Amino acid sequence: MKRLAICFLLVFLSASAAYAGKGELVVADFNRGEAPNNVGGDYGTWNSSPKDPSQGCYMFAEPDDFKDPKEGYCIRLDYDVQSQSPAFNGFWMKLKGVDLSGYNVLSFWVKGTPDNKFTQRFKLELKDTEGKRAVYPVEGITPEWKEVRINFKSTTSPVNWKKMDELVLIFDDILATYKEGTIFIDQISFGKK
Ligand SMILES: [Ca+2]
Repeated sequence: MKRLAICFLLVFLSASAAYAGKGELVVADFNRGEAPNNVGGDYGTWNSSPKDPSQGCYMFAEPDDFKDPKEGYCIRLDYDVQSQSPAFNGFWMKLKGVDLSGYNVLSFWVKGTPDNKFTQRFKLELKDTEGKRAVYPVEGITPEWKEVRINFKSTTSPVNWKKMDELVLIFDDILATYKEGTIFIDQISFGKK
């Protein structure tokens, strides 16, 4: 009985950490500066052609200047889709089977660099545990932090929102407005409109 009570407490504590705001599920605030994310999922970068040194995406934890007081880290993605060959790459993050059926807004914060050397566009993908996916264009990125809110259930893709596997960010040579640059990401969460 005592063991059960301890288990219950642990579940309650981890749930309250993930559900930070009212009705909001924060899946990644990156504040620890390393994986896992707030729902226990790993994250990293991926490359379509690992053998091509002229393209790639690399991830770094950067001190968080997104909130005041500063309280941790965000993610910096240095991407390069400038290549003789087709090039696409990006960032992936496991969602550990979270149930998104009660949410309809995917929110995250994004910025580029002050020198404007970054793409103003990329794509985001949400994938369920059966591999069904929905893709969303993200546009209008600026050198300043900006919240992007996506009404993610507006898709016609038959995604099973009750069991989500992964969130993927995609840079590609066709969509990118700048082919080699840096994008910062923070505070990925799901909420209600
Ligand atoms: Ca953060």
